[in-house]
Amino acid sequence: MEDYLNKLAYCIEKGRLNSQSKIPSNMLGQDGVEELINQLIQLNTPPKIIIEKGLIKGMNEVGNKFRDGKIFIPDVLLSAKAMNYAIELLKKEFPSENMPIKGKVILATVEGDLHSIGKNIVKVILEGNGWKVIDLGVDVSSEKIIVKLKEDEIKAIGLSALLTTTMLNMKKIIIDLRNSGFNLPVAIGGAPVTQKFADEIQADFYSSDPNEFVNFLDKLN
Ligand code: B12
Repeated sequence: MEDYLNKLAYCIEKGRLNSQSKIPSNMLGQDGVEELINQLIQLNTPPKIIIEKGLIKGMNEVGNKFRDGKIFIPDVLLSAKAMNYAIELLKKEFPSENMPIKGKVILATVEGDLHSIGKNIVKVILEGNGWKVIDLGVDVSSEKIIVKLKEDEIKAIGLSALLTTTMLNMKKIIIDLRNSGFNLPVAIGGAPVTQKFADEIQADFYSSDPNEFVNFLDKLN
């Protein structure tokens, strides 16, 4: 299993979707994300392990190489594509169908920020645990969230940010929500976010682990 997870991390890093993929050229015909995920599922590997030890491990490697100037934006985009492909494949492993809905949660990446992968992972885990997710996408303003709150019954909001500049927009969203009379819980997350920051901006919850977010939401019911 360890071997498949390492190969999966490598395919995420290289953006290799499946055995038909043309990239990287030295891996022609070899397994890609799709085959490796199927093999891991057949070995009864829990989706949580596939996400943490395969997908996120690969993406962390991408992050390190990007930071060190060893790879560039086009490479990162290929990895991001492979990551979202993997998340789609894993969706069916979470028993969300026929499960009673516990409530609705808005998820959004904040204004100015285009990073979607972390939010998409949170979404799959929430849905797999019975929460219906209203995914507002990336680059989301407080106005857009408020429009949705007015038309639907929402139990909580989860905000994601990956840039030290855009995480400041989380504070703006919380202030705008409170000023508009919405006092529902707001959770925040994303690589640069910390508990200290969450306390500063009076967010109701922070965790780097989406499963902890599920525990928090379950306590609301
Ligand atoms: C992929 C990526 C991109 C892709 C995004 C593609 C996509 N569709 O998402 C692209 C190429 C578009 C991109 C663009 C940019 N990026 Co970028 N990117 C990354 C990279 C390599 C990986 C991010 C990622 O997906 N991580 C994996 C996910 C799973 O992790 P995560 O989001 O943290 O989510 C986990 C937890 O945090 C948590 N979580 C996340 N959200 C939430 C929400 C809640 C409520 C909860 C409870 C939990 C939770 O759950 C997740 C699962 O465990 C990081 C490097 C890194 N180390 O993070 C740089 C990084 C974030 N990017 C960076 C930069 C600078 C940029 C650009 C400015 C580059 C440029 N010069 O144009 C642009 C900005 C564009 C914009 N306006 O947003 C910097 C940020 C530096 C900083 N301190 O602000 C980083 C850190 C790279 C670096 N070392 O320099 N990027």
